[in-house]
Amino acid sequence: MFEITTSDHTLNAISEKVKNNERITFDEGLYLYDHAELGYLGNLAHQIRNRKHGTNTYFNKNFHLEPTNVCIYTCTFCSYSRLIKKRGEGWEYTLEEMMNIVKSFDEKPVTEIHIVGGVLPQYDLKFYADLFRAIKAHRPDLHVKALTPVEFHYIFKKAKVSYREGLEILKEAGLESVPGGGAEIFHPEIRDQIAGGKCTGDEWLEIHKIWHELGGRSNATMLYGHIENNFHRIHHLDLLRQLQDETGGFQTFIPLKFRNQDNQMSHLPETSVIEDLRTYAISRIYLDNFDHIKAYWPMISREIAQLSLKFGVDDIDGTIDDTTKIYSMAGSEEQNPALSTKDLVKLIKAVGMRPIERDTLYNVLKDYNDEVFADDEEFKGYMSLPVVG
Ligand code: V47
Ligand code: SF4
Repeated sequence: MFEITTSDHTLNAISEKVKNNERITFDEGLYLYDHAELGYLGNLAHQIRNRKHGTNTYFNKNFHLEPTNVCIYTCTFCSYSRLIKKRGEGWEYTLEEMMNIVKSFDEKPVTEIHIVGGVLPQYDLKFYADLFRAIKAHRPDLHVKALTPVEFHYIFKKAKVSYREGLEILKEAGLESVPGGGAEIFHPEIRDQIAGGKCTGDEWLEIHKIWHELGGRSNATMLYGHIENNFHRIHHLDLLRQLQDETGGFQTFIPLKFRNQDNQMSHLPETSVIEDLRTYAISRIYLDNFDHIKAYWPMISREIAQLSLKFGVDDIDGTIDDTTKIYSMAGSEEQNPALSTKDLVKLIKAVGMRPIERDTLYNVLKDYNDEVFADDEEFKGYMSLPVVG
């Protein structure tokens, strides 16, 4: 089952390493990006996925809260940043408005709230601490996954507290985990051009490191397919792998395909599906110390997310509603994404995988493999669609 041989000695050596559960080097990672065919990568990545999870495929039920879609930063890939010039066209929710959105989910079986949005001065440390407290007071069982180093860096500086002090304050207020956004591409050669002004790659990593030291778990992303090259991608994966060796605090890695609608990089073509699947597979092979690789299906389409389950991916995030608008601003594949639990379970089972509902920390909540759905049991699920950070 594990025999992959080619006439390329380097590729043969890499498959031998993967077979023996050994780590590949930076140069080997780069070699894969530069030379390996999709079939070869898929085979290796799928072996690793199988070894770690068998056929288990995870999803969760969450909803997304975006305080604002206006932002002081001007990341060239982001469709939010253009709105700062015409601020009136965006939204800026008050704490009360945000709590009303939270309350609208009261009767729904969601386990997580994912909060991320643009950066604006009024959303400061006190605002977020008050918001987290209010959410936990209202619904203690809802897991608060919120903000990214982009917001942390900005609000902690403004409040004149260190990263550690700020994170402690937010943790005490109810912050339970940190999503993967704001990572983009760490290498300054690229980051300075696409995300100048916001936290650096080193600062992003430092904040996650401190959060892990405080006992927290977090995710990581990489925004690929714009002006970066294969070296920048492996450099990004390598920094994540190094930090994970130190802390073990990352749960999931999520490759994010750059979508080119309505932003300052709209002139760039998007990557092909082959390149997307190659990126999932290489991420699975390179990040040997990450438990999970997640495909964010609203951005890549449900069909490609389904295919990705054979290319190293073991998590497809979740069911969805349309509480967030930002995905369509960036040109996602799914213009009206809605996937009920039943649809999601069918999608996973159709490729021979086992659908497992998880909570944020990957505790198993329900195994859906033998679930029989009556029509009246079907519900439209809920999940986040953050495209900012
Ligand atoms: O940091 C912004 C990206 C990220 C575009 O942790 C874009 O569970 C593609 O991090 N094309 C935020 N991507 C989303 C995010 C996320 C998503 C799902 C789950 C989790 C998690 C985290 O979205 C930003 C940025 O890298 N993004 N604009 C765009 N045009
Ligand atoms: Fe602001 Fe985040 Fe968009 Fe950058 S990616 S402009 S920080 S919302």
